[in-house]
Amino acid sequence: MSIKELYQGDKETAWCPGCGNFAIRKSLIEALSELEIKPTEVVMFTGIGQAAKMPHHLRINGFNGLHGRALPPAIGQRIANPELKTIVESGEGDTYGEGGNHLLHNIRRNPDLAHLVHNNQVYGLTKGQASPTSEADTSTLIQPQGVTAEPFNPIKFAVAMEASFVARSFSGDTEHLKKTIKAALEHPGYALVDILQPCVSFNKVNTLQWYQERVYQLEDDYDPYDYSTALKRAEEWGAKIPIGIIYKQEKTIFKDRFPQLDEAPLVEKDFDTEKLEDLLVDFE
Ligand SMILES: Cc1ncc(C[n+]2csc(CCOP(=O)(O)OP(=O)(O)O)c2C)c(N)n1
Ligand code: SF4
Repeated sequence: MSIKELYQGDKETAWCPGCGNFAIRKSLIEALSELEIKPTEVVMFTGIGQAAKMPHHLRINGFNGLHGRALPPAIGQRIANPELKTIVESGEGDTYGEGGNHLLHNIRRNPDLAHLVHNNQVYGLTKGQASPTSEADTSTLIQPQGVTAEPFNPIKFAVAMEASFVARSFSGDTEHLKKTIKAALEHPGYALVDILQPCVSFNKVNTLQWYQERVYQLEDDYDPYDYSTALKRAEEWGAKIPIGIIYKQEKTIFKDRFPQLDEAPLVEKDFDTEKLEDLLVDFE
């Protein structure tokens, strides 16, 4: 069986026909398969939402946590068993809303993981309320008078915090998306990929066509190591939306700040169950 086939799940999805999630799943499987990463060599952490159901629809080790809380267990896994690749995947509501605080401190820590954010500019699973990236004044079922806050710009935020890898891609360009996911998986350190995707059921403004008319690829000679240029390009939104690796730099990885992990990862260390039992008694 090919690596690609190994990832194919057999459960029917509850995703709407035309949802960007299908293209993102396809690109992810292709990226993993081209990098020869088998399902047994990777763990996926998600929160709650349509995007966060990804591990239900792939054959992969998965941890489906609380809304916005995918990053903390993922960082724990990186420390406990860095032999396994780590993918965090969720919607923009989950990541930039409920999980915003974790995102901020995660960037400071720089754990070695790829973070794929399905950005459909609405809370999809709960039927289309405004999310942190919804445009101001857009009306939704819950906000008929329009959204009363300015949208969060995840790319500008991550570049300003000097995250080690910041990219944007688009579910309507699966070749670009596959290449970007591969680069994120190969990047040593935290890699954020904001993926624009339509929500055909609840976002009637930012449709596939809306994105197609605006999205363009960064020039071949674009230098992602140039901080000031990256910050400027991160502001581009509206008539023209750049996709590609917007910012990149090499930084100390979180795990490397713990010299005690040098000899062996936690999973390989002897474990004194008696001591643990004593500790648990304290919590009774
Ligand atoms: C703390 C908390 N708040 C709200 C909810 C309800 N809730 C579940 S999924 C969801 C929206 C998910 O939207 P997003 O993360 O953008 O993903 P999508 O469904 O669009 O893929 C919300 C608000 C929850 N489960 N927990
Ligand atoms: S509601 Fe939107 S995000 Fe959810 S499956 Fe349907 S199209 Fe996708």
